[in-house]
Amino acid sequence: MRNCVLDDLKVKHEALLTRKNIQMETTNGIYCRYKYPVLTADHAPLIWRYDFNPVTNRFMEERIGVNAVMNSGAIKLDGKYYLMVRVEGMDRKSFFAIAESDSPVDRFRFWELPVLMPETEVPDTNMYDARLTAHEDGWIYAIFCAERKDPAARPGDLSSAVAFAAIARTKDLKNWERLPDLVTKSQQRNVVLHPEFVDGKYALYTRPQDGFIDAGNGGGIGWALVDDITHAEVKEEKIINSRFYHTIKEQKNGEGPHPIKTSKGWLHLAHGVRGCAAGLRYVLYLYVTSLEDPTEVIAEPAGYFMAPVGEERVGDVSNVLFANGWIRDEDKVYIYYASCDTRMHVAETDIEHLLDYCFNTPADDFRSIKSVQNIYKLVNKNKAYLASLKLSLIHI
Ligand code: M1P
Repeated sequence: MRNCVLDDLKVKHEALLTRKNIQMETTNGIYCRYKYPVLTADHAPLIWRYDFNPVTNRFMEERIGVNAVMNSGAIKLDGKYYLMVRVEGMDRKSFFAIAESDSPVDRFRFWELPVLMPETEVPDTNMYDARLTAHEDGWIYAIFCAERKDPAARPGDLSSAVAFAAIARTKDLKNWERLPDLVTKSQQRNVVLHPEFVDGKYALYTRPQDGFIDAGNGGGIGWALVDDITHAEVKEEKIINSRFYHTIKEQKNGEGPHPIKTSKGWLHLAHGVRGCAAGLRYVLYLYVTSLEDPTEVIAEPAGYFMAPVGEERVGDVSNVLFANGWIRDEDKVYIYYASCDTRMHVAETDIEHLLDYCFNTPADDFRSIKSVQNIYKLVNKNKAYLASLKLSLIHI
């Protein structure tokens, strides 16, 4: 067996990190994917993984393996693009690491060290899926899932877990202050901080869930106002984006990154989950809430906005797209999404296209006949348009 030498590893690693990405043709007029993942497990720094000393590593074996990089928060600061990446080691423990680039679509490079996120007095077994919010109070917050073994698990049950919404804040993505976990009646994952105060309070998108996996009676994406973020407690929770039978979010849904403020409303990216013979299928969808009342949904196209295609379908947890980061860059929007809990991708679009999609795509009417009627409406509209130009269907 031929062992790699450090120089070989470095050359290959650098080639990966400096690879230019290629914009693909749009398939729907709404967004363009980029060809290459922006981050993979192979992007993890060699210095995290190898002992460079030939005396203590004579075969240049990898010592600490990275299994996957996925569900990343995203933010642009001082002209640079940052992803707060969920890195999952081969030991199944997830942690955060910051990757930085001058470009929104390629050449992301991890900082030398991952984030040493402080714990509360209750240790976290696992931490993942940070949503970053630059709040108008001047802090950058990360709200993420802190997972711990269920203290009520029966002896021998080594799988039951509980999910908490953990809160940390920073000014520079380097030094983190951990605040107490969100106090709520139910378990929580996918909790996101709204960027503005609402009625003088911090506003949270929540995702109440009965169990660690099942949303159960948790009806969908919730909304709660919190007086003090340093001792955050959900006293009242209102479901603002519900789950429905026979939709892409029948089983679960969850807010993605915090919504983007536009002239027409708060633009939201979320994930929806349904069960099928292959297991759970995770897709992304959009909805818009009112600027006057951010709990009121004013537009929600039927179905999914993005679903896994091609190699995105293959990975540790198949059939999953998950996004908890996007960056508005002037009017452009970069959507950072993970496929199959394995790697990170980017898609590019802009506010105008997203709003056009949200306000002009028919909403879900929950019955096949209604879906067919929507097609009839569109065909009739097209025919009327063609007739006005004295053209018929054979001309297109
Ligand atoms: O495996 C798919 C996703 O499952 C969970 O998401 P949710 O809480 O909505 O079911 C999370 O563990 C997420 O990290 C993961 O990508």
